[in-house]
Amino acid sequence: MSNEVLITNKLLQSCEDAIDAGYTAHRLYQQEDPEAFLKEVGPRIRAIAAGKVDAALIGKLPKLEMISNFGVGYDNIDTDAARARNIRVTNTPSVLNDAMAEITIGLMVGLARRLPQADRYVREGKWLKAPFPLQSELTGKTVGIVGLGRIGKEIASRCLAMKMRVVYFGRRQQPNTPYVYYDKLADMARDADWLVVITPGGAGTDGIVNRAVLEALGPKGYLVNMARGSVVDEPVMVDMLQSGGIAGAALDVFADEPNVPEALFALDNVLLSPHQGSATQQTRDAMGALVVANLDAYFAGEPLLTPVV
Ligand code: 8YV
Repeated sequence: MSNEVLITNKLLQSCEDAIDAGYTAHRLYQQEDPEAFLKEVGPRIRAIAAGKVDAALIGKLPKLEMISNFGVGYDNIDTDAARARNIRVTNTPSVLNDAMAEITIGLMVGLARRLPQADRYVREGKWLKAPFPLQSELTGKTVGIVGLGRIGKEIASRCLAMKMRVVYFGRRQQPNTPYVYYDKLADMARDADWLVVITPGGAGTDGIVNRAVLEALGPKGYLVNMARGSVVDEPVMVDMLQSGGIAGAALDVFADEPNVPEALFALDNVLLSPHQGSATQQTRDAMGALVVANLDAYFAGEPLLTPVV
């Protein structure tokens, strides 16, 4: 029998097909009684493909050796619990950088030029009565990038193409980057017109975009969150969007997805997006292929392609 792999969440069909072709796959997400199912197959599982993996699940899989995560962010995996059992963990970096950067610019333009409102304006026949009001633009503005990693750098270069000035905040200054570095997030927010959040989620960044940072961004500043809802203090952000404490926000991620704070639905200065940064066919195919390539490398005894643990 081939190696047994647990698929925790529904994956892309092409990815599930590739796992089926090389492994005996067990689908946790299809089970009506997951506990009984895990009791039966748990002792045989050697790898997990997919999403949320907590310490409790790891505890039910005594032969687990490897977790191949679908996603570059792995805050959904309890890496401490994995490390404690010498379980390897991989993610899917790099292949989604361009899709992420592309939609970030799209959301920024959409928010600045109010594209959803402009579309409604035409459909509702309002253009026949009066021109659409003048909007702001990105050109000449300063964008502060929170987290100049692989995706952050792709966003930065596209912001340069929009003739923006790019600065960044991160844990440390990076060598060989042409952008001004801030070691204090609030200082950068004060100097920026746009704050683009693209830092990993997890304990290290929980709530770092807090009231002080949003106040520094101020009534003319725009927030864009492409990272994780946890990075921003969501209730404070909602409050400041309602009161005009910040000018607006484009949000692809939320604290309790797919639940979005209802207060945001009433706000005209917010552009909402359903966590779709990497959600193009070509990028998701590439992510799925990397999930499988990491599994294959592990079971072939070869070095993992993109290990994080
Ligand atoms: C998700 C993401 O993985 O890669 C990440 O970290 O946030 C996304 O690409 C995707 O939503 C998984 O379904």
